[in-house]
Amino acid sequence: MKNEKRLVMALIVLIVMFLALLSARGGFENATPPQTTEDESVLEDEDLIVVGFSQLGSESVWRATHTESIQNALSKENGFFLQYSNARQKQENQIKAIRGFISQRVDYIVFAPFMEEGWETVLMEAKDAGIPVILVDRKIAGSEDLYTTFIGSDMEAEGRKAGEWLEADQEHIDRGEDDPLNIVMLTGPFGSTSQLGRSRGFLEVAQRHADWRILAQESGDFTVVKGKETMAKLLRQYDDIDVVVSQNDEMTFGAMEAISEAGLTTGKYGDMKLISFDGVKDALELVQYGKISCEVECNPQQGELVAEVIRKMEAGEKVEKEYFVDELVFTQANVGAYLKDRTY
Ligand code: GYE
Repeated sequence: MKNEKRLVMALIVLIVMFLALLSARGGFENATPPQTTEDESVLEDEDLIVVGFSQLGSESVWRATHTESIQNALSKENGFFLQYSNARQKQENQIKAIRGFISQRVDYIVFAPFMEEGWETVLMEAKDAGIPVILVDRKIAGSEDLYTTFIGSDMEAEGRKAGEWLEADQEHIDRGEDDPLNIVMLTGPFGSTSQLGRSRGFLEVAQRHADWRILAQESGDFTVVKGKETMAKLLRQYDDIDVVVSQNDEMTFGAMEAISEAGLTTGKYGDMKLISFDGVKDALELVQYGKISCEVECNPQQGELVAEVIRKMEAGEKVEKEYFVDELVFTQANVGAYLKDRTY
């Protein structure tokens, strides 16, 4: 009898211990292992560098490549948490996006300004909030105190390269002895760094040549449609265009459609020569075929440099005020060597 009692007591003790253990783990339904992965990822997220990226739009292959480059470099695997916003060519959208980043208290703002003017107020707000601003691709007018650093292209140098190529090539352009060299310029949106810089650089070279005549400078908004429309209009206006300087590849593709619809051709033995900017794969192929005579490269692969500069800032190191990416000039003579590696 005594033994039985002991056994029952032992059993009761065991059952009570078992229940106590269960309740300590949160009951039957939570008897599965606790969700450590979620807790860990919250911890990891806290370690990530939070970056708000305001892109100006998605008008070109160049732009898509630029966006991708920054998204790839500022990935979670690389230690970043990226908030991406596309302004669709509207400055007010960019201002809204930046204000959003400020109210979220991001660690850094990376931003490709659509235009140079009009950022003082919002960038003062970022400064007051103590958030460093990194400009990419294009610059802003006004005080350099409004941003920490710029990463992108030297647009003026690009414009000069276009002018210098024409300087070297002009003797091959067929024209009457006293005829001027007639040039039309398809530009990016007026007031953007790419338009301002490329125009300034090219016109600086043009000024050295009394016989170069700039017939028109018209914006084709960096798009195929507007490039075509603008070129068609210029072809109706002027019947002796020797050179088209088109400030991006999309406008060049559009212009080529307009030129061929007008029954005209481009290239060495064509009616006019084309100088284009960016150097996307489709354009480099046209350089190889001889349809585009000169491509001034604009390098959209800026993400790695952005990540590197942010890491420096995180380490408390001093950074430069501007970083320029490397860029080349392509003609039929050298393009073959680069075409196979072009991914965009
Ligand atoms: O050339 C064009 C893009 O700002 C460099 O913008 C950039 C320009 C680029 O839409 O294709």
